[in-house]
Amino acid sequence: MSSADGSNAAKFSPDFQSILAAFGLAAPLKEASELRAGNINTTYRVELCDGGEFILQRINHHVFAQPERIMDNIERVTAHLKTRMSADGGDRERKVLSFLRAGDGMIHWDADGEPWRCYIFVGGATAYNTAVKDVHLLQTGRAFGDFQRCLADFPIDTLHETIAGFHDTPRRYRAFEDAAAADRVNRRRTVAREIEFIRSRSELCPCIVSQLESGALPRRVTHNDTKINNVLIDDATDEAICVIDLDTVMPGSSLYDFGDMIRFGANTAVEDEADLSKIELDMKKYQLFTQGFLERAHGFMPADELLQLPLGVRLMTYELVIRFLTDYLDGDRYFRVDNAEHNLTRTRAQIRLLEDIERKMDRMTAFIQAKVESFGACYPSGGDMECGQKRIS
Ligand code: GN1
Ligand code: MG
Repeated sequence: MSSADGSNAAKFSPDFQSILAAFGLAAPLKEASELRAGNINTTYRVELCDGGEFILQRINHHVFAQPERIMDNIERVTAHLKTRMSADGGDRERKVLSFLRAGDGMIHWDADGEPWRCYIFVGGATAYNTAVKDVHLLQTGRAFGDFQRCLADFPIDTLHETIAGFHDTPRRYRAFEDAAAADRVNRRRTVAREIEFIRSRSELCPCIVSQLESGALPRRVTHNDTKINNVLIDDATDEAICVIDLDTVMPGSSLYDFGDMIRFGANTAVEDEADLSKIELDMKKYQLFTQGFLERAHGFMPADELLQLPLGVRLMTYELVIRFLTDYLDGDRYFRVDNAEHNLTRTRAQIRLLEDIERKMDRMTAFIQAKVESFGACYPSGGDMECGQKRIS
């Protein structure tokens, strides 16, 4: 593993004991292991000799320049979610992330210029990179639909924009053109076809931001990183219990969350699959995710918003093509990479996926259309459902 900005260098050996002490945890450390799921932050699961289990995470401050802002968002969003979760009588502590405060009252702690935070580990649950059972897909769809529902009345304008223009696709496109023009590491000549692919679809870029600006699509509190491995699935019941990785919670569009969930989770292969023949959009997986999402989103999201969800799938995949190739052209300064070609492998995999998504747009929309029609016969929209309530089977 390597990273050009050095912020996630594997050789970094944290002083766990003193970081734990900063969060008021005095028991000796029994074991610490790195969890390698994310591309940005560095995450460890730690176990203490008194049996306590925690997640310690070093926030990548090259990406999140103001950690206090993400922690402020997270503090208020988790508090809001906890009040909503109490309605269904479940275990709120397992359903919403809980963090520890450092001695100075802050919810992150600076150790040698590196910001750290500490979450209570949620036991008996798994974050799957790939669904093992069909029910995991349905449950993940429900979890992200619930996330939207539970935050529908959150005061959206109080949220910090933790990464400026995160899903501002036209801005991502300009950054790509700048990187291609600068050609810092002399890679442009090797990616002429990929550059051409991105340029051939440039008219896609404003399709969501322009609708948010005009009011055609509502602004919503969005998670913005809706990978299946950002939902914890209960080992005993296979139910989704907790949405994690709240760093990019910001104002956005439901199309972003739905789109990225499908882009990542309904791919027949992994995000960085090198064998392109393995990559397509699995319509069965799509239907399970979508069923779950619509169960929870229908009733407060209007039909015209739901019918645009496949546009989010297309745009999120296109945006990742742009972002991965931009980083490749920049010399791998943003995403964690395992080898020099990693960002190019990711780019090519996402291009292949996008081509298949484009072939399946009509089928994706038809599935939603049919669901919306059948749900519409069951109950009127009006947003009166509690989080976690199952009104549609
Ligand atoms: C990053 O690190 P991780 O897996 O949570 C990235 C997402 C990308 C994703 C692609 C803050 O997420 O936007 O979709 O990699 N997060 C940030 O794998 O840029
Ligand atoms: Mg993330």
